[in-house]
Amino acid sequence: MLLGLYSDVDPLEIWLPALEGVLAGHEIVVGEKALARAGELDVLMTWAPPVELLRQCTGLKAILSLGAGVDHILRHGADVPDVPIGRLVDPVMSERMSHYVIHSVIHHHRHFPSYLQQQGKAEWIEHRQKDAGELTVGILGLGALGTFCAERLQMLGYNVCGWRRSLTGNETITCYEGADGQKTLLTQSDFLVCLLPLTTETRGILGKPLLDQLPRGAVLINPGRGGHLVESDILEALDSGQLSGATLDVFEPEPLPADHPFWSRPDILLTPHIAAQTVPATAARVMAADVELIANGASPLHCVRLDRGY
Ligand code: OXD
Repeated sequence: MLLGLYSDVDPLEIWLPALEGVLAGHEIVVGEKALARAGELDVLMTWAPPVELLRQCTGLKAILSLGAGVDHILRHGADVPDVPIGRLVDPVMSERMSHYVIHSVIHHHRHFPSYLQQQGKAEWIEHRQKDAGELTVGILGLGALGTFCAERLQMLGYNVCGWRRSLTGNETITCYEGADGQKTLLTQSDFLVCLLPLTTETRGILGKPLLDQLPRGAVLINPGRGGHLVESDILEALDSGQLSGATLDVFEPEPLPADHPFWSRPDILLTPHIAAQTVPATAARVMAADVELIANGASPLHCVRLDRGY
């Protein structure tokens, strides 16, 4: 098959050898060459493809995302070819995400924002700390990433619960569903972690109506998507003390503009979309398995369901 590899942000010089190593027997064209041969491509492996590329991919069998999310593809709406779209589910990314979330929870739980400020002023002041078992972490979105984070946090002694749009029956931690379930989770979450996909339903979910349901002084951790945030509501919640802190990894647009108010706030820990960087060496193996499925006329393993938008 002819495979196209296209991304303006991913290091394709690392991706290409990783993919070539596991996809012998298929031809891979990269970047501008993928654009030039778009009409011949069988599979497009991509992050944030330009709409012109999608429009020219007239013979595609499938699209594979180079990241966990697929909103960067689906945002093109009717211009997205009507073929199966595979999400990247790589256990290495789940582990990376769990490290990010655990670090964020401990950062705020153990008062590191205060200690960092104190260090700048040579101030020796102890802050009282709660035990992990006195605190609850609520996770919105219990897919592969959310479940892995939840299990790890539980092992560290935190109370953990999750919310997903509908229960599967295979949840390994306390899990709620639906609007009532979301309220139950929010009212007990000292830390709220958002790992939802970005869909028309979840855009702007992290706004005042949701934030007001959290216990006063809760912490927000968002490695989900920038489109989940209502930025003015986050700032207002921090100013009023409804939120005592936040860790934010994703923004709209990215990069976050240099004059954005988030940058200068000591109560926000801000990172540049690195919570679960893709690892080409392991992701390539996951994608190679999908390419073999597609070559045999099947769909990628973790296929997007367009009816739910992820
Ligand atoms: C993502 C990723 O989907 O980094 O955000 O993989």
